[in-house]
Amino acid sequence: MNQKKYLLTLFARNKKAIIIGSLGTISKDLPDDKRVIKVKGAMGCAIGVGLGYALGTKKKVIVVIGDGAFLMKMGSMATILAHKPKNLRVIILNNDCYASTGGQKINFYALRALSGKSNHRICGAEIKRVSQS
Ligand SMILES: Cc1ncc(C[n+]2csc(CCOP(=O)(O)OP(=O)(O)O)c2C)c(N)n1
Ligand SMILES: [Mg+2]
Repeated sequence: MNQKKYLLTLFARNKKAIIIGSLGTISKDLPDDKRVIKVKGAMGCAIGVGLGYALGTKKKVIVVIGDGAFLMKMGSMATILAHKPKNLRVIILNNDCYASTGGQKINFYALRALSGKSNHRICGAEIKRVSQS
């Protein structure tokens, strides 16, 4: 699915949620809005920011992170699994590359292979396949 279309639909369907967006294409594709927080620059830190928000609010919190940024800070998922906040979702947008910096290939596919036949979840995070075009 087209990433921008997916993000706009996610935003529209979760009217009360706080959306934490990762850097690069995701920050560009998300709308500017008071319930959208864009974690620009700090690659992978959207996961930790989302955990902090989820622990401090009763609102639903949705982290949207690229596969490259997820790989950089996937250790944060251990902290999330330790706290298990029920109001937190982490969604990985999987395009198998660093689209924001020129499309360099990454090895997320090797991690995705561990998630079994369904290919939908890894370490408690949801995986959504996207394309930029
Ligand atoms: C520590 C660090 N290394 C490198 C960068 C440069 N950088 C910015 S965005 C990006 C790629 C992000 O890839 P991904 O999370 O998969 O998102 P996509 O661009 O594919 O949407 C990189 C390498 C950075 N911001 N911080
Ligand atoms: Mg990517």
